[in-house]
Amino acid sequence: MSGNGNCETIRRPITVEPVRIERIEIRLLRMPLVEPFETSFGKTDTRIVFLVALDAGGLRGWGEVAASRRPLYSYETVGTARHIISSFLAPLVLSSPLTGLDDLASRLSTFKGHNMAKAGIELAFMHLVSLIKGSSISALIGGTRSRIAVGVSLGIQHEIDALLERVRRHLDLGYQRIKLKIKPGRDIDVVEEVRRRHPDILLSVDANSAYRLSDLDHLKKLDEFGLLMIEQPLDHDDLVDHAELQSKFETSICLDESITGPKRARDALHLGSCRIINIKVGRVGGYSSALQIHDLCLSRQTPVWCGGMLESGIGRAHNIALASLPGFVLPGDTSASSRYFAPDIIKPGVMVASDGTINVPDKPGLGFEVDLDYIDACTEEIEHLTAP
Ligand code: OSB
Ligand code: MG
Repeated sequence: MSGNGNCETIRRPITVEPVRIERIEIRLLRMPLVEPFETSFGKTDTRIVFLVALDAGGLRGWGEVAASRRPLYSYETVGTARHIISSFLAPLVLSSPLTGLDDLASRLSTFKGHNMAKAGIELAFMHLVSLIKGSSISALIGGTRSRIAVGVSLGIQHEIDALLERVRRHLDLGYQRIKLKIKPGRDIDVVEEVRRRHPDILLSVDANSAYRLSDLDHLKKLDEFGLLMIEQPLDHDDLVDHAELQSKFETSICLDESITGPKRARDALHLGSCRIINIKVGRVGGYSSALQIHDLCLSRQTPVWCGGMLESGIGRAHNIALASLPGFVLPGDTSASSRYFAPDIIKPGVMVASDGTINVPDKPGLGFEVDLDYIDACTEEIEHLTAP
């Protein structure tokens, strides 16, 4: 066996008695955020929540497609994901009974890219399998934690006092790590001020690819603040420039956008592009890829953590299951439902305890009740796909 870690594990495949998917439901919901969220690529005040449900034998699995309306974080959008699912992915899922996650992932790999679309289906499938097999999603994937540690990602604020107030408030709520979104013009001074007020907290920054390698001298000032990590400073699909940057930084670089699958993760570790990886099921194409990246990083002792895409409670419940894996050693971006939506589409919403942790459900299913009445109330479009 390869790898220099001593904790390499052999993953057992996630299988199920062949299950015929009778119908796929696609829903687009309009849900206003509790407050606008601004990153270096733009501002969001309303999410189009894209849900995918798989129906089989009277059971229903729910998944979420993390895409946004506009291709700002990645090339995928709500529109492209809908097209890819209904024209290409759904027929692969409806054609014959599925025997497990590997079967599903190998069918979906017929088509290139479109990871968020694929992830929506994989998430729904894993929820369905968890109902069929009567175990929690966390147990199915090999989760080892009963509680996960979480932080919060704070959007760009135009007044420093507004940011300081949010930092204070979330620390008081127990969040274990504060992540600040940065962009040119809203970076060094902001981080310096937050660090001055909170010398000892776990603090990180996320640039969402707002800088170039030529900004090295400017970015280097970030190395003075004892940050936990600097997330995705350079281009969304870059590995080589990040490796150059990492070699000149004390602070760990964490890659988000650049890690689109297991091979990219391997390449990034090989090149030294980062020392930490943010795993998002949407970005990497679902559980199958996320588990592979997790296992790779665990075997290399590379810390990972679970990122977020302002998901509804359904995507959030999946993130909680994922973050229960042993390699998720850093607090993730899975914050409480109330930070995003009031109310959420699950009951009760995701709660963060005063020690900055979230309970990992151990019952079959998502571990939260799906509020179909509220989903109906928010639904703008619904489409059903069945085998021809
Ligand atoms: O880069 O991690 C990111 C939100 C939308 C798109 C990209 C990112 C984010 C966040 C917020 O940082 C994560 C969350 O709270 O869900
Ligand atoms: Mg990020």
